[in-house]
Amino acid sequence: MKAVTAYWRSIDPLPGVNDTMLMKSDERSTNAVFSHDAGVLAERFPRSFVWGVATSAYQVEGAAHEDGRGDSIWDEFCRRPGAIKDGSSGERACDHYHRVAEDIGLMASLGVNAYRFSLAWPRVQPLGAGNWNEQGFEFYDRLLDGLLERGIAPYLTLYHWDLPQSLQQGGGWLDRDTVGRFADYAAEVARRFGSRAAAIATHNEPWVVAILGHEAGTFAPGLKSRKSALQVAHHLLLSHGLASQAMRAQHCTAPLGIVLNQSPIHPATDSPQDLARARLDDGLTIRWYMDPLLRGRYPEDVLAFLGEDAPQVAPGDMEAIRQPLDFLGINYYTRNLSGTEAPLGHVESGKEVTDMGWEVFPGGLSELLMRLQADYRLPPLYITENGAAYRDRLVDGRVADADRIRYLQSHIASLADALESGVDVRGYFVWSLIDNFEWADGYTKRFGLVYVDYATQHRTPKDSALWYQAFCLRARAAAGGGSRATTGQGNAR
Ligand code: GCO
Repeated sequence: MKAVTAYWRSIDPLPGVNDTMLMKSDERSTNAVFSHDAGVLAERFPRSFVWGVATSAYQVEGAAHEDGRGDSIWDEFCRRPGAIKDGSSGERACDHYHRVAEDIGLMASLGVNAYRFSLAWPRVQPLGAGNWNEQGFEFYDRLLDGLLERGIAPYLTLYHWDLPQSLQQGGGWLDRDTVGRFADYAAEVARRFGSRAAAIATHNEPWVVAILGHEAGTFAPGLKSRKSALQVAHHLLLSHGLASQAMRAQHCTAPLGIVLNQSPIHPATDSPQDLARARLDDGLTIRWYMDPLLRGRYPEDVLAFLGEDAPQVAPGDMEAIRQPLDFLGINYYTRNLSGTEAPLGHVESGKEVTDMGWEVFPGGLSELLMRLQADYRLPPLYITENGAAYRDRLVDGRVADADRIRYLQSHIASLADALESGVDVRGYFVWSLIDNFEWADGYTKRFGLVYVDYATQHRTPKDSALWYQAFCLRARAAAGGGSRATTGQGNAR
């Protein structure tokens, strides 16, 4: 165990893989954390493949009321009694706002070559309209420069759920005006950061924002209306389109795209009712977003099911949504079983689950990617999130999270299968770099490669961090078998 810690410390910050590191990576393959299989796995990816880690602003930054940041809907939601399992909030989170240099150092030590993070809209535009907050932009300026100095490519997300609260007071995403506000915000970010970002995603998981935020009410802003939720989903998609146009008008050179959460939906049984329900749930979760983005229309079967709950669509909206995508981000955690007995996500398979109760189902990743490839004309793909929560314990300075290592290894193997079948995937990001604020679960779930002691803010790389480090070093040095990913013709532009 001591050797593990020493190994971690001995890795110099990258950029660039050098011979010394490769030697160290070989040493690693002889110990329990990094196996021979992982080395073989690394060689299934092209050298150009992007290996990253991901976080989001509200989950890690803290400093929620410093340097002019405005309130977001999550600050407000966390104040509601009972909304967050442990009564916590992102007020302090991982204090990343003050520890950004240390956290960039962590990433560099990990050997990743990309970092996916989001900008907090209320930090850079406290009211969601009008004045820009220079202090907020300075923080992201430092982050971008710090990453680039270390050879880590910045993958920006504009919206990871933290709408300025003042926009919520005017109706939030239910109000069509918010679409225009978002496009203005996107244009300003593109103007300032467009040449330094490796890519910009407009939204993270519009399904979550719309459905968990406005139908289930378990996420901010905590509303409970299906009709509102579907209108919100439409406005989010429209805002993606208008923001993409606005960023391109700023001559933004960064590739532009969007990030969707997707799980293959399997029928709980073979009954015709469950098969029909699964097809509908597939429509509500996957096709409702993919079809407008890539085909410019909503799926007919879902529109028919929604009836009066279907959103109002103004002339020109569908054309505006269907903007050229330079890339598509997919967040994959598990599959979902669907049936008439229980709501989606609540049917249990009886198989191994993570601490979220999510089934460990690595084969679902390649299945999903191959299905998308068969059904749509796709741009290059990135797995923008994949990872697992486990009940990690810090014992004598070490977190032995063998479950997470197995989870990552099996999912990366599934990804390699998809690549070898010809799917154009360019990168993979572990959710998450560090343990953080897991929304309605507060700090009760740990997804990080790095353990955070919230009382002291001390960071301890878990065994999985060491594993990923060795994996990344090996993958970046590998000759690469799956070179399809670098020659894919999938770009829809
Ligand atoms: C998500 C989010 C993350 C979550 C993660 C685990 O996209 O759902 O991007 O914020 O923390 O998925 O639930």
